[in-house]
Amino acid sequence: MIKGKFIVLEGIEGSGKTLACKIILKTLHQHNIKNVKLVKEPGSTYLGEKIRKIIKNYNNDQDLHHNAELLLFHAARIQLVESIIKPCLNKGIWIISDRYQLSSFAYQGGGDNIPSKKIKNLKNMFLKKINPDITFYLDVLPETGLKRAFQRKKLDRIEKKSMKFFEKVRNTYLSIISKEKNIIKIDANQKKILVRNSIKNELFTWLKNN
Ligand code: Z5A
Repeated sequence: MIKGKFIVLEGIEGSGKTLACKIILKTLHQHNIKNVKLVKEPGSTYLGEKIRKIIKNYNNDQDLHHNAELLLFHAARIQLVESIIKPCLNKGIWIISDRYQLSSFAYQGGGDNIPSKKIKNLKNMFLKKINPDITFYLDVLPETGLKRAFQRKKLDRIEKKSMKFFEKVRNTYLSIISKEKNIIKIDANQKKILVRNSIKNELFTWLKNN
């Protein structure tokens, strides 16, 4: 039986997920929830870190096929779920994950036009039972998010994609969250302090009711 809670952060590049993970961790600690593990997708396992490097730095005459990329993200996710997320939740350890399945629907589905049915099939085949208890979607305009990311570091293969790609990704996120329960939208265009307050308030309300 699942005993821990599973919290997920989603959003496009530069939306502030890394910062949000830290805010959530600190807020949980303040509520005396001390048994919490932070993970990141793709990554956080031996296989996941290898896949992360392949996907982010892929540079070859043969393009990385969209379907191959979708499967690589899923291989990393399945490894993370089976080796870390499931065992932790079963022991009562809470998980905060920087990205999860919604990223595949937004990036591979919305951005790369892979039919969502294919992504749903993968989810149903391998990840059916592990669903987030709550997802925070950090909504930022693509130009704002990419400007932040650009100021911070050299852009990787995905970050170099066109503004149109990120607009499609954001629109897919917005369309999905308008239909789904258990997803809280945060306006991440605001100053950091306002984003921090929104996350803390929303989390506080959710903790009270769950
Ligand atoms: N991907 C996919 O396509 N399909 C999938 O299924 C999965 C992932 C799981 C992972 O790369 C890539 O994989 C990602 C999606 C794709 N590619 N893209 N684009 P990653 O892990 O390197 O990238 P990321 O997940 O987007 O993380 P990130 O680069 O670290 O972004 P972030 O965590 O959202 O942002 P941040 O690091 O917290 O903040 C970025 C900068 O902005 C930083 O300097 C902050 O200080 C600043 N910041 C944050 N918030 C604010 C506000 N409110 N105001 C001003 N400045 C701010």
